[in-house]
Amino acid sequence: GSAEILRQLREKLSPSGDVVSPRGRALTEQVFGKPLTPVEVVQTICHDVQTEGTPALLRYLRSLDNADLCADQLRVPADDLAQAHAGADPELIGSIRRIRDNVAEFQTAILHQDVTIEPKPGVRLTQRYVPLRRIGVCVPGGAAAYPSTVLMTVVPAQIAGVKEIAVVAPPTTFGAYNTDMLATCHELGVTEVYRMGGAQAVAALAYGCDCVPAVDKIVGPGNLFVALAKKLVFGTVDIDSFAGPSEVIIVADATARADFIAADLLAQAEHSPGSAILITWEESLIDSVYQELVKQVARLERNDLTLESLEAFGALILVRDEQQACALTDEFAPEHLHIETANPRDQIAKIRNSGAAFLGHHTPVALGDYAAGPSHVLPTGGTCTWAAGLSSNSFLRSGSVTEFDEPALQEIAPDVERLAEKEGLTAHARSVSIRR
Ligand code: HSO
Ligand code: ZN
Repeated sequence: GSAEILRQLREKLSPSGDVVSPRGRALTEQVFGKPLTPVEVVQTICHDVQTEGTPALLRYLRSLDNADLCADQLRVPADDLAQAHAGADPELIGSIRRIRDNVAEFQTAILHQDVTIEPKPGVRLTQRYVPLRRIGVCVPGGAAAYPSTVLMTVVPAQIAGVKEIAVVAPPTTFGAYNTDMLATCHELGVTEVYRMGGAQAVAALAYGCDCVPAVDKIVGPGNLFVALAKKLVFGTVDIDSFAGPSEVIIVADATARADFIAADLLAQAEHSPGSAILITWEESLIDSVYQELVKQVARLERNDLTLESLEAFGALILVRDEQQACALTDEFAPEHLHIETANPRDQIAKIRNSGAAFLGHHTPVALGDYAAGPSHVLPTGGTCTWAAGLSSNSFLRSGSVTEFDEPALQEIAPDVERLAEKEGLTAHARSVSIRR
């Protein structure tokens, strides 16, 4: 039945769950002296960092990240940032500049503007947007280096007008010691970069300590522990949506090329874990895409991990027709949706749910991952039914401004007084009637 297919596919689309590797479990036991669930681990870490500050942060960096740092080594020195930039491949710097311009152009165009209306003479109502003062960006550094994540978080924040940006990356060669990542920070004018990752970094950003002043919002992807920590500190600070393991649904028709689709599925599986699902009503595609997958995966650099991910979290699904493909896609609510059909706008009009959609045979998801303009920090695991991807607007907070003159007050006063009386709040009523 379709309910069972949906359940199985949802499982494939959410490779994170709360599964922790045997190595992770052993480490937890060693550090905490007893087996703890991921939620308990994160609660303990956040509590310790909040109450003890820097010493707890350093302790967890040592025990969980194997990094023996002292307090004044947490922040990456300005010289290191400048050196990383000076030593970077000039072509990379060129790409970073062009991508920054693309991202800036799109994020500027979509930025909310203050709205003022004058519904009646003497009444002025405004919704204004104020940039957050200080934010924290988590850049992952476990499985791969992500200079692209610096671009896709920092540039939208800068466009919104955020003045203080603190980047945290785990103390690893793919993280805070990655010169491409550091060069990207320098190119974008980010001067505050910290060697810290995991739940302890999230806690430090949220509560602040002597080494890191607290922020107003924490954004950026991360592993299960980072995601759980963000959830825990929400309320003390704001957070973005939950960006877990990457996922894609590809919807394709007879005009699609099997080799393109296979390449797109593999690009997602490469995130490892990353789930990659094809939905099509063109029967021959199932076979041809499968053949292409077998052929192409052998040629990839990360082929072991990619193959593992594809076996665990990949699927080729044959549906009855276009209608069923759209309905099924909507039900899954994937992070990325790529429509490889003759008229992709027809299908996108029938699908509400996707974190980001890519239309046509010439728009691989990788364009969005790296360069197009919308941020690649997107809601995963079906959360795009209520959450939005990161954008410049994620770094604004709105507030209202109300202004009445005397005649306008006179006109609205009876309604205010009546409701206030009904609520038994006579002081409210009086604050209006005293002005009449
Ligand atoms: N697909 C990831 C973003 C990414 N891909 C970064 C490559 N580098 C989440 O949208
Ligand atoms: Zn990607």
